[in-house]
Amino acid sequence: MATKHEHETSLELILEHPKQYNVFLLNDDYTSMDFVVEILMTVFRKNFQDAHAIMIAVHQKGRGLCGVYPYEVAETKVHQVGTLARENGFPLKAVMEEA
Ligand code: TYC
Repeated sequence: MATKHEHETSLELILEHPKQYNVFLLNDDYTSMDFVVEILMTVFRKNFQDAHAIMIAVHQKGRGLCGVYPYEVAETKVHQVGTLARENGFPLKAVMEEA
């Protein structure tokens, strides 16, 4: 039996499978744990428990996955983190890379 993808044109592949991007938060020594949890709940739509677990993982491991999104959504979230961090006097950073 033919696989589904065998009959898809490259345009269909682009439209149906847009590239996905991982967005990671980076640890630093100055951003408060409460602020990171707030960012995870507001920007990345996590509940408190998941936000707290991700924050602790970033704190211990240096970085942590916050979500996987199409390019423009990922880019917007990276910018929101940078803007909110700067407005609140924290150096918190997010980065994205192709999933
Ligand atoms: N390391 C920070 C502290 O001890 C907390 C922190 C966690 C900062 C995650 C950034 O992405 C981060 N206050």
